[in-house]
Amino acid sequence: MNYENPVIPGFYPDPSVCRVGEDYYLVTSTFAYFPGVPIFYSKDLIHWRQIGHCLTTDRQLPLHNSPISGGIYAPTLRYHNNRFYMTTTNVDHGGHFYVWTEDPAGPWSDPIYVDQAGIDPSLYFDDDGKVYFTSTGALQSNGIYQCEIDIDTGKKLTESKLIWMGTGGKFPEAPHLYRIKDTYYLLCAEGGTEYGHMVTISRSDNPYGPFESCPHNPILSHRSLNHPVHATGHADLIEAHDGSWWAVFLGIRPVDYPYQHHLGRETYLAPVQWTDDGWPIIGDSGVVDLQIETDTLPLCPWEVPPERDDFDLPLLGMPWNFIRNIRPEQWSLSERPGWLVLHGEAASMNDVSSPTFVGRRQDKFNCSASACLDFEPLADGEEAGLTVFMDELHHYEIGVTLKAGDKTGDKAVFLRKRVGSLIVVDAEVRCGEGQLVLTIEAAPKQYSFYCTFPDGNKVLLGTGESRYLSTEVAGGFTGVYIGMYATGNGARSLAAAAFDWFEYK
Ligand code: 6LW
Repeated sequence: MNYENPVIPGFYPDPSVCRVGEDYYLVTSTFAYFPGVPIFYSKDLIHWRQIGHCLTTDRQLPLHNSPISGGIYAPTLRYHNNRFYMTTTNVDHGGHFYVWTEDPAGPWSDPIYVDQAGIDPSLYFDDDGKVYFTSTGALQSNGIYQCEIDIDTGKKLTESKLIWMGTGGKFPEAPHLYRIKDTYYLLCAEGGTEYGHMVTISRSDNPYGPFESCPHNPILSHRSLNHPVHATGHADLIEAHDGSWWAVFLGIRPVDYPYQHHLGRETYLAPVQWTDDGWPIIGDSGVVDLQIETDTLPLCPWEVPPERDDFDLPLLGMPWNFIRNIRPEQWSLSERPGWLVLHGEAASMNDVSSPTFVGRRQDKFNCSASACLDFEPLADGEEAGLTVFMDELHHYEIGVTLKAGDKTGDKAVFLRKRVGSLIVVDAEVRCGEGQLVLTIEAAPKQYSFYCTFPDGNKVLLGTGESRYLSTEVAGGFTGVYIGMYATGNGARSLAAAAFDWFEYK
């Protein structure tokens, strides 16, 4: 049977997976986006459907002043005694914590904090009742540390001990401890989450080591390969209910050469084989293709989600996110039924703040996003529209504002691009009152921005390169979002921006 990678395309990095009987659950990291840590459900490890988020309240997810790639780093998902546990790190507010629930769709508990330095925490529930808490020892650490905790309180029961330093790659991280046939295995990532990324493993009779490094390390890496997938690493292992073994991990799909990637780090799946001497091998000796030919679990695909959101429901659907913690007054689905109404803040897409933004990940290279906007700006600086957003310094907007210096008060639709300290307005087309349809068409290397006027005339305002929104240019750990936004650029907007629908195909 054939399946396609990435199994979860778009910015869904650092996957962690757990099984309950014949049901599979998976989480990924979310940095400064809100709500945090989406949770997915699958019957076959290949087709995933989002069922909720683990972090849905400001108490669980304080993100004030977090850089877009700060906040929530890599999570681990585990199941023990009828409870799901998701542990992660808020690198700006409180460090390591975990939340738990009996219903993975939520709600999840308040955070329980654990006082150990570093990132990438993992839990292992041993048969003797001990709970091991394993993580790196610092943000860019040189080793894996571990202690035992009281799972009810998060209190450390033992001192944190250095248990492994990896095989010599930089930043040994993403540790996951497993006990397989009475041997403790410690899976890690090394090399940093870039083109040198890799997965290594070691084992011991004792959860604290000494750990013997696998002679086949790295058991997954695409470093220096001529391959469509790169930066493979940060894995989690799972034994399926039929006894087959699998790994989920992150990878990127660069476009162009030298490489650039803008969709972020995505979630991949590969079969795992065990050698006669008891070591796992991921994929084809550590290489994983976009198309995988292997025996799979019985396939269970989900219905394709609708392309259009009409904003007819009382809650925002699963794909939508805010940036950081926004105030309830910034958006509404009830103020004008059937419309998403945004109230622009003083903050704009340029600010490390909580701009009025509702966006979704761009998860395909070729796609089109359109929205119908009803917005009559009342004061200078008020604007609303669509943004292609990588971070505060790298984003493109097609929006509506009052035409600069225009005494008649006419509005204009514009295309503005920001790349670092360079800001350019490519086009400004005056338009009268009335609803507009704004469209962003994405190709692997380029975005095109269109406006359809009330008379049905569709005009190309200009284009922007995907390269300048890529991780190679912008840095960070996230991928591109496409979103609706509103701002008063320095003052709260008097005029509300109303979106009748948003279509993504
Ligand atoms: C994550 C670390 C990593 O915590 O990148 O790829 C960091 N791996 O393990 C941010 O995702």
